Amino acid sequence: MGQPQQPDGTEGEKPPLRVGMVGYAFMGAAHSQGWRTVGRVFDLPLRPVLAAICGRDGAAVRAAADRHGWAAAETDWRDLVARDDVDLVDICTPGDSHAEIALAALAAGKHVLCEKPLANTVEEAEAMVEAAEAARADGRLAMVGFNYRRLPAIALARSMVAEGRLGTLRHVRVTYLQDWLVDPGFPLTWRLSKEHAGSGALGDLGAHIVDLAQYLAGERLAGVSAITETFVRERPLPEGPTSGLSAVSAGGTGAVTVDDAALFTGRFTSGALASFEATRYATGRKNALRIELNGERGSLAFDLERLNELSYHDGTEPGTHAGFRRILVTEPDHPYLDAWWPPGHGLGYEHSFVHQARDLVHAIAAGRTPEPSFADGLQVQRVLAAVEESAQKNSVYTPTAV
Ligand code: SOE
Repeated sequence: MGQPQQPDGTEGEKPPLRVGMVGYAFMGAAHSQGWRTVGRVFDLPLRPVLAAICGRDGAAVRAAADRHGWAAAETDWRDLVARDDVDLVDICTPGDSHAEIALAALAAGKHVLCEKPLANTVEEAEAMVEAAEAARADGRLAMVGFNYRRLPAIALARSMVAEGRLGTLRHVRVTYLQDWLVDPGFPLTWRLSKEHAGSGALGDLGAHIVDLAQYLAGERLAGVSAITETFVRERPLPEGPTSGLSAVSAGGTGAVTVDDAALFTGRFTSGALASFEATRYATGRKNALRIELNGERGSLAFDLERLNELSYHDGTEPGTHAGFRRILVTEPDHPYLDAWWPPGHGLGYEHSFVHQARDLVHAIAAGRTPEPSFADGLQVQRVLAAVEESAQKNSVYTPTAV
């Protein structure tokens, strides 16, 4: 567990890493939990300090500061970025402000953590990478928040693929299914606006699964072919500002300007094939992210709804007793788990944000570019743009009668 407390309440001689966060809704709460917990669980080279949190609604941001343990609250992100007592800016806002805040924070000499997807467009993401590379020369580092990489079972799967346990990879199959838009009466929140969110299920869920597929495979997608759909094109307007995945309607309707679902196939540089499905209309599926990888020597499967487990089939075992077996990923030798509970006691969704903070603190202390870097985020953005382009070109063939 973390550095022992000194009698004066300080924690040893570790230098602080003073965090300023922009946004306090769902992701802000998740990141707050990460920053608040990380130094109490892991032995870190720096001591994260929750210096200031920012949001436009003064009363709401002060309440969030109290609830999550932030020392100060700001209502303009420019004031947060300008603070001398902030070393790192953590961006948890909708995608339309990522680029502007990240560029300002890097220019002000701060490290940056930015929620996924990195930006709303490839152009914005390119500018962010350029700024991150310039800041790198001054020792400032930038990371994009693909938190699922930090689940112990995913990190274990990555190391098993890298060790060659699957052999030459043939297939990666990924689905990310939610159902919060099934009701056509669900209001038009910012997540349904291209202007604010960039895209719909594609950028929100598709970004995660593109990143995970490439991370686990250890290679990049060379090409994609896609279809997308917006099933409900008009929705009730929401009452007041919206956050998270809930909202109340106020009357009147507006146009949905993003995709509701995106299905695409892809080819990795090695020739392995991938399939992806991202939707907010999978009735009964709340946050179901499933991945399977098949290689010449074996297969791995992961299901976010059973996130302490990994299924592994060793294809080199004799057929008589080969088969998928469950690895319970709760041993102290598994990634991140030496700091947590005894075997079998399991972790949850929120721990991925603690681990994300841990990895970023280590990278900053070592002066090493953290992964996933802004360049990784840009590459995912380019895949998403290719998916949109393919869907728009609509190269779908109509079956002909014979
Ligand atoms: C909403 O669809 C969402 O909260 C995503 O934005 C997150 O990245 C994902 O972790 C859960 O679902």
